[in-house]
Amino acid sequence: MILSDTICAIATPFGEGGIGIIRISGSDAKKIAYAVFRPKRQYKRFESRRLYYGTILNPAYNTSLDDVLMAVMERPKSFTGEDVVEFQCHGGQLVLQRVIELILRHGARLAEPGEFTKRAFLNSKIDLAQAESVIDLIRAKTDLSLRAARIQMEGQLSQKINLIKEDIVDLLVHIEAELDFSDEEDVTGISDLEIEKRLNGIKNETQKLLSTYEEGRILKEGISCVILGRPNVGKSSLLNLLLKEERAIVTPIPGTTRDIIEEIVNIKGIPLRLMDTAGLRETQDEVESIGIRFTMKRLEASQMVLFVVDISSNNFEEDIKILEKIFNKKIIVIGNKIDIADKKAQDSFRKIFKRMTKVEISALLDRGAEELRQTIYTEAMGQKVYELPDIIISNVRHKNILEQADKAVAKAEEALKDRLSGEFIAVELKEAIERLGEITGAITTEDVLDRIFSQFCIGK
Ligand SMILES: Nc1nc2c(ncn2[C@@H]2O[C@H](COP(=O)(O)OP(=O)(O)OP(=O)(O)O)[C@@H](O)[C@H]2O)c(=O)[nH]1
Ligand SMILES: [Mg+2]
Repeated sequence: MILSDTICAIATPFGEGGIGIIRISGSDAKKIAYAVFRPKRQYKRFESRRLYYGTILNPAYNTSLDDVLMAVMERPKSFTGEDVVEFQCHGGQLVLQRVIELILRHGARLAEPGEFTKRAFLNSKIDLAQAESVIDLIRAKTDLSLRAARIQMEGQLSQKINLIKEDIVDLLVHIEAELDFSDEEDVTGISDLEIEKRLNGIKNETQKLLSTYEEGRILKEGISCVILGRPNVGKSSLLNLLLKEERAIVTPIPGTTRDIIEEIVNIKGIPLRLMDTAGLRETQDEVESIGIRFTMKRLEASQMVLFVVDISSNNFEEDIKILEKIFNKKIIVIGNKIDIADKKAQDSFRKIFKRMTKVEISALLDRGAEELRQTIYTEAMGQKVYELPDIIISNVRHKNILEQADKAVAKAEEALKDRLSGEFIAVELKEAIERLGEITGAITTEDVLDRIFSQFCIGK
């Protein structure tokens, strides 16, 4: 399928850079590119997948706009499956803008977000799950999430889905053959026991994939985590410790932090969105109380709380009052200032927070940081700290589809148990096959495609 119009976009991020890349794709890509490009040397023709050095000419003024490298990737061996031309220009915003305008004047139109990738999908260069992984790859914040995106991009998730689908198709064929030809002698029937066994196998596979979703989502999107506690307990020091830099202001004056400071830290592969906040207390200070309001709002939207207490204070009444107000969050109690806490204080800390997940650290002397990282990881991943499987689903669209397919298979099992006619089983199996096809895009609607590709950046 070749879409008729030719699209172009600046493919590198907005701002200044060493180089900036402009991408053109479509049936007129070569024609347009050759109209604006003048090579430094004469060539009989431009070959596919070679670099050519030259200038971009502005015919209106007969001046050159920029020195560039041009690469032509002829269809079908290109990212989109269409003729693609890329110009590597200097990375100035104005230069790139002028070159794009020139290309537009020659008949291309500006690409919509994700349109290059969408064309790659429509031209069967990649399937839908692979296309979705492009955005995961671009946004990956840690090596682990990068790996998960790469595996999906290589098509391993799609292969897995197709295998499950084939299993269902095979079972369906047997059941339908039985329905159509059950009175003919040479059709070897399939026993109920065999059907049950196969349905079970299929359900195992879908559920195994579904069980990776929670971790997959955390790997991809990260987890948002608020550092909470009374003033002066060492919240900002903790942020700096985990970041390994002096990011937040630390002073002995209670009420130092007012604005929320947000940073992403890599905790063993999990992107942790960490927020340092204003210490919680009754205060007359107007600015500080606004800060406390901000804190409470962020707390609501977060999944995890690092609750910092000062062990050396040996008085945790106020801390517990705050702690009692936190619901539905993963909480880690952090006993800070262990370096100046005496034995008695330490014991009472351990006793009072006995039932909580807790870590003792010294943010000042960089003690306990590794244990804290491990605890955050375990807490985020919900105790399931095994080697993550290679194929992980992290996309809510995939999860919903798998759940629907899983439900259809469960209904087929029920029909079998209730000794209903094979037709009832067949209907559910067809439903499951159709749903699974939506993951790889064997079946799609324009609506679904729009929703997926509109999340991309322009030029991708
Ligand atoms: N001895 C010791 N002092 C610490 C430790 N961590 C922090 N401090 C000191 O405690 C004081 C307060 O630290 P901050 O990190 O600013 O505390 P905070 O909780 O962010 O305070 P507010 O922003 O005012 O709520 C500073 O003087 C730190 O140097 C620690 O582990 N041991
Ligand atoms: Mg602070």
